[in-house]
Amino acid sequence: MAFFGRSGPRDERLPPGQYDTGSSFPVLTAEVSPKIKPEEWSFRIDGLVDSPQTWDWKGVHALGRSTYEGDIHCVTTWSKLGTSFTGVSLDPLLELSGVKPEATHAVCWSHTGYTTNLPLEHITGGKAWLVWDHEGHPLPPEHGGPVRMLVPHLYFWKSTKWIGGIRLLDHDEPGFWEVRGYHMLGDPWKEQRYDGD
Ligand SMILES: Nc1nc2c(c(=O)[nH]1)N[C@H]1C(S)=C(S)[C@@H](COP(=O)(O)O)O[C@H]1N2
Ligand SMILES: [Mo]
Repeated sequence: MAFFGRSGPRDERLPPGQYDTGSSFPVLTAEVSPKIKPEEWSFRIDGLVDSPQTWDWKGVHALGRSTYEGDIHCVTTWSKLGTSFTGVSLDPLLELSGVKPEATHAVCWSHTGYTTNLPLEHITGGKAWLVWDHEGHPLPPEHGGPVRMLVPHLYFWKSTKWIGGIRLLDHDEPGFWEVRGYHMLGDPWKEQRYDGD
């Protein structure tokens, strides 16, 4: 019997109900795209942590560099296969903040005010990044540059553009799209598009 994993043929890499958008990279933004200069950008971790931390552009670059190579899936049904983003894993930033044991969820917020919620175990263990390059070029402003979140195993609305920070909570709290009926988790392989899926 043939077995195809998520790195197999393109068809096998498409979650249910998704199509391959090829080389295009659609822009989906609810707000007006801000123009944030790298030297003006900052990222904060606070809430249920031992010591709230803020990093600037140089600070996050000093924490390491890794590249995600793989697929992304938007709830509007496009998937982009075999793309790449470079940045830093969220793990060292969370470790430096000292996440308290009672923390179970995170709300990611954008400098624009956009928010989205994630269970803590979905942004730890090498599953989430802050990214500033896309396919070897600086992340364009319309795609969330200078720095966005990347949580590629969930639908792309969970990947906050113009990321400003993460607040750790001891409960789940719906973000911008979640209060408008989107799923609290958003696993594309379980087709968790809307509340109740
Ligand atoms: N700040 C912010 N982040 C956001 C959004 C947004 O409107 N504002 N849209 C989300 C949605 S619905 C998707 S599909 C992706 C789109 O990212 P892209 O425009 O780079 O394709 O960003 C997510 N992050
Ligand atoms: Mo989306």
